[in-house]
Amino acid sequence: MKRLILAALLTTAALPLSATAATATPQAAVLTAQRDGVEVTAGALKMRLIALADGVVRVRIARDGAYPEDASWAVLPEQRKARATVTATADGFTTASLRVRIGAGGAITFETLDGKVISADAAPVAIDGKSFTLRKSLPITEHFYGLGDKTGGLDRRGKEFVDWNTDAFGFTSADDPIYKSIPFFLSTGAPGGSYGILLDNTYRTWFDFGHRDADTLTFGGPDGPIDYYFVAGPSLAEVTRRYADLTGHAPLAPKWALGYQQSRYSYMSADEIREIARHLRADRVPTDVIWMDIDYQDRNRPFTTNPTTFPDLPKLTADMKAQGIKLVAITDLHIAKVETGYAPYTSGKRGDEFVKNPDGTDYVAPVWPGASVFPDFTQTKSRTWWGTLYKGFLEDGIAGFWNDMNEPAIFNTPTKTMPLDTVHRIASDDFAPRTGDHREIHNVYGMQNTRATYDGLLKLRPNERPFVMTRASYAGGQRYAVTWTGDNSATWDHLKLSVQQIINLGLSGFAYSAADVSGFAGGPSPDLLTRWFEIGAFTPVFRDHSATGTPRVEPWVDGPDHLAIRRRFVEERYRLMPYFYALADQNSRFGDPIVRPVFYDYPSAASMGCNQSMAFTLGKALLIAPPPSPESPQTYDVCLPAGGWYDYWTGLRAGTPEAATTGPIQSATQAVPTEHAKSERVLETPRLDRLPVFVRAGTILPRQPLVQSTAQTPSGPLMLDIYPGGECSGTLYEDDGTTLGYQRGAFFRQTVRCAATAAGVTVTFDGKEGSLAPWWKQIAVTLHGWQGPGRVTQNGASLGAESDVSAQTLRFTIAAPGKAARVTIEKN
Ligand code: MIG
Repeated sequence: MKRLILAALLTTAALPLSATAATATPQAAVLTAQRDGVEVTAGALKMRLIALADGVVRVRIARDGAYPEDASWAVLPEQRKARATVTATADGFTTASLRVRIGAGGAITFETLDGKVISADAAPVAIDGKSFTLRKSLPITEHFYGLGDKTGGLDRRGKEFVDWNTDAFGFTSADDPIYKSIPFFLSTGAPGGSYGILLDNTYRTWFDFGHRDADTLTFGGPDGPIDYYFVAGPSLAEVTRRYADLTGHAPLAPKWALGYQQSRYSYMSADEIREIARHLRADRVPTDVIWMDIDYQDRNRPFTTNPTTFPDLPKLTADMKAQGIKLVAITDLHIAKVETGYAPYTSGKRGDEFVKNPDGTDYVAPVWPGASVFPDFTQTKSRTWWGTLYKGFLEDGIAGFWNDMNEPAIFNTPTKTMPLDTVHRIASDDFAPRTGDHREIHNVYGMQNTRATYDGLLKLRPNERPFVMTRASYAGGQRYAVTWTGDNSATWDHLKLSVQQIINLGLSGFAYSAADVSGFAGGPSPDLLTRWFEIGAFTPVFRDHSATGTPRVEPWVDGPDHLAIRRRFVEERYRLMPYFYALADQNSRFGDPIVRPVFYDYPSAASMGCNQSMAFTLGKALLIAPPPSPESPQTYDVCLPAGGWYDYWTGLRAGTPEAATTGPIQSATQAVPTEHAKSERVLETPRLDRLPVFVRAGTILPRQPLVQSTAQTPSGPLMLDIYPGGECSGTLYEDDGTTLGYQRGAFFRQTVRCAATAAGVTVTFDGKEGSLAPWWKQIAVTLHGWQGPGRVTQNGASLGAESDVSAQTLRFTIAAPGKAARVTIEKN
């Protein structure tokens, strides 16, 4: 190994902001080149930088000369193996896309190969006893996202946060911490492009994005591994993809998870659930799921059923199934400490599965069932035991499960959780078998709870996709569960917050997320509930849920006018199901979020100047633009990024297209934008029954005929709306919706493209992937931005087509092409 002493770097300007443990004068860094990176010593500092992939570098810092163990709850073992080609340089190394430089004192700079700084230490790591602080310089151009569903708005800049999973009933839009700890943040605006950092430390950690010192990003913790992953872009999309690779992709959800879900704390009996189902069907509100909150249980004991109010679960699930409705049941992790007649306690006690006090006795504390014990999910064997508890409910026909209270929440204590000295017996993954106290395990406890549930379900039903929803989690938790934002409130402020939380969750690996539609606490005004339905219909998981004792919030509660609007939006979501499902497929393969900030796919949007605090995109194709002050009648501008957009509801060009609405028609596709169409602003006047939605020019959007549940096969053709423009494409995806057959080829995927020609438009279908035949036999195409009649030919044969001049459409139906095909549309 080659050793270099970087004496020259003593003269660099990068002086630490505060003294490191060693000295105020930076020590010369001594570099030892490694096959996968570099080892650095500088005075007392010792660290290793490992290039895991071209754009991913892990930084491991020793404390008292010793590196933390090479283990992780978040980062997959195979991802911790170095795969990049590293070239040693005088002051660090390069990969195919990244230059890493080590300065005086061991300060790290990440740069592009052409020398643009992505992120630079403002000072080398500072270690004080067990606590540590990492400092990076913070150019004024940078903005921060991620950290899961933390409050405080979309952009984290100027704020500080703590990771400590907390049962935060009634949290406000500024409270921190709340339920989850996802110590991963993303930055945009650095000279070298977007990047992300995962601080893989499960202890209570903190992050300061220029709050105390405007020019410095600092983060650290009181204890635990000093171990972080630097993830380069340069685009935000590349950062999220690399992060998904590192921490695992969310598995494809069952299709029904994308349907409308009706919940309330609490539906008190099987009869009440039947009545809710009857009412939803009578009102023709498409629905896939009804949720069973804690009141279905016997004395709040997990894995029991109240024999009086829920006397026959198999009959209830069968009755629901007949109506196309699945049931999801809550299964909290606290196990009632009941010595006789309660199987989960008996078997758990027998197997010694519970978290301990320091004196070796089981830790016992009050939660819903009264005195309870807590599974030690950090032991593989306890997770396995927990998984077996689901056998009965699966046999009864319950489709999915809800892991609540897993921060874990404890009653009657000011900390709302376990004492910090409770003992977890770690026996899992790459961790050395040892005990760890609750300081170390707290933030990862909920995630390991969902892992136990997910793995258990998969073992019990090996060919079915498990559906688990969790409140608490940690980085990588998307591998096991979807999530929701916990006990929000029925206020306009929370509606706005929910959009920002869902966006930041998507950037933090959790593509599938929900916020309680209506707000859990309080009780919404009719207008708020209606608006929440409208926006919820475009979020990944769409669940109406509310607290016991609050006003009811099922869709019908405010009379027929409100119901009509709410139903219309639920219906639109079901029409969009093929698009949602294609996004789910895309997420499982690449890690791309389903809901995104507008600047994710359209970076220029960030500087367009509109108030975009409520705007988001659903995939790349749809831009949803609710009023930024959701309760206000004030008009507002929507910024439409360059490239051209259509109004989703009318199908017409949005903004002020060059289309001759006055002068003579020049060409068939006159209303079609080009790639060079400029960005635009459109003025919106809020109206309760309108949610502005725009479609990117260049989109091929699949939709389906209305169904009342994803369990129904749509009748009629698949609908394909073509919105001509640059990079024109769309994807069709289908599988059986519930099994893992898709992993063995039983799926259908087909890319469709369009291109403008001198005479019109051509639409090409790529060859299909997968062995499944989709439900559609025909495809009803609507070509937008078309003026006057048109002539359609498919592989030479001509087809009938209908034009609508005022809608600027041409419609025709084709036989679904199972293989590559081309359709030509020309002006008559
Ligand atoms: O202490 O199960 O966030 O969604 O309805 C409250 C009852 C426990 C908290 C969850 C909420 C759920 C409620 N739970």
